[in-house]
Amino acid sequence: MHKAGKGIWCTMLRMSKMGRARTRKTKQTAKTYGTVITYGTFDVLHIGHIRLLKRARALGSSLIVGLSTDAFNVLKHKEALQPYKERKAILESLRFVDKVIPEDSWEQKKLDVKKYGAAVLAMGSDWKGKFDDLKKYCRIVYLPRTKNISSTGVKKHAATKYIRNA
Ligand code: C2G
Repeated sequence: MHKAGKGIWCTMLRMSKMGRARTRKTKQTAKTYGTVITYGTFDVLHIGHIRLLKRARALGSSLIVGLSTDAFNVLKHKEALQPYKERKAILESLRFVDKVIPEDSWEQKKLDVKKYGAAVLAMGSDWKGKFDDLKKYCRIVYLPRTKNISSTGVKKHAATKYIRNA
């Protein structure tokens, strides 16, 4: 191979190796963002929940879900169709959920962030601004809420559809 051509070839090889190393580093940086925590009732799990959980998990290297207990749902004026045990088992079966803990108060987030060393609190954008007071403990990320779907909507749609055909 001609001397000049060989030089160009070596430079290209070096650049491609540097490029691969940079990509790896970028991916590692994203992944070493640490633990992400999120909270919710996650009743009748639907695509809005799944997208939220996937995107929250992608912000770090592990995802903890603070799952509203049945008692806390009463305080939230929410009535879940599925009991806590079932909602927990469903979330724990998801490969992008690493741990599920009970959420039984509004005030526990700060303690949870400290206890689990969470680097990020991620919530859907319907909560935008509500948890900014925790900014001194971790990054707060509000992810776009998925339009036109909610647990209530799914339950209502199922009820009308199946009652009509009952
Ligand atoms: N979500 C979403 N898109 C939807 C529905 C829900 O992104 N179509 C998000 C919500 O913004 C929330 C999470 O999914 O971040 C769980 O939603 P819910 O189960 O409705 O929980 P919520 O009543 O918002 O409880 O302390 C925080 C509360 O426990 C949150």
